[in-house]
Amino acid sequence: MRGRFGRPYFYLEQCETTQRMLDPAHPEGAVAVCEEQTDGHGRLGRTWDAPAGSSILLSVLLRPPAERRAAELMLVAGVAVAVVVERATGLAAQIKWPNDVMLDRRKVAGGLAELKDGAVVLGIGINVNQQRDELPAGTKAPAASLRTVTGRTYDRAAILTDLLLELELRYDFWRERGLDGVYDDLGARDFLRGRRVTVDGVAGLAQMIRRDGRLEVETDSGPLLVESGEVLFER
Ligand code: BT5
Repeated sequence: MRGRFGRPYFYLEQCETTQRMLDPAHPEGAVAVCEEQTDGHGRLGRTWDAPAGSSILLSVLLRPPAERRAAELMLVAGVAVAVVVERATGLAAQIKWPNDVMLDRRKVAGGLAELKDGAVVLGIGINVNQQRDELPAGTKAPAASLRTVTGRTYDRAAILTDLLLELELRYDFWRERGLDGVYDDLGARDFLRGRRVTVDGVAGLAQMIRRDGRLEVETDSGPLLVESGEVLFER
């Protein structure tokens, strides 16, 4: 590891969740990784499932400046994950607002930002070497791994170190300039743009991720600017 992120670096074979391996006493950039989570979670009390040794499960402790909205961090992380997935696979990846990374219209990664005593614990899960029958079934967004999409297996350590550098770079841009600092790479990978979506029961046509991080959806009763929430899309 060559950058600031990953110092210190905590690694366990098994943990409840990497999110609880970090606490605000650690310096910014502290990273926790494990091979298997017994209590891996997504947003809104949902679970994150991955068989031992198959994927990348990590958390990073961050202390963003007070003027930056923590919710934007998900998008910043999305850009870093998408870029790293593209470098590994040679395929184009998209960011599904607010926190998923898609490859071949399937979810290959998810992110989570939790506040802990003024710090943010950013959690990222990337499906790397799972086979088809090792992915969760019946999810709202169909799940995939880099392996199921490309037919190859990957060195997870190489992807992880690439991700920590890319995340640090994108995070620093965001610290300095806000979402403008990553917007070109975000807007170009906007998965929902032009898709029919339902946001908290309201149907419409997704327009774009705006420069302020909100999702703009055109509905029968006019434009809707979504701050946070769950977006279902039609395939
Ligand atoms: C997320 O939540 O997508 C955020 C996932 C963050 C996971 C990382 S792993 C390291 C760190 N430690 C943790 O405990 N969490 C973080 P959300 O948007 O709420 O999506 C959760 C939903 O995705 C679930 O309800 C399932 O339907 C689906 N899901 C679960 N496991 C999945 C997987 N491996 N791949 C794709 N979809 C999955």
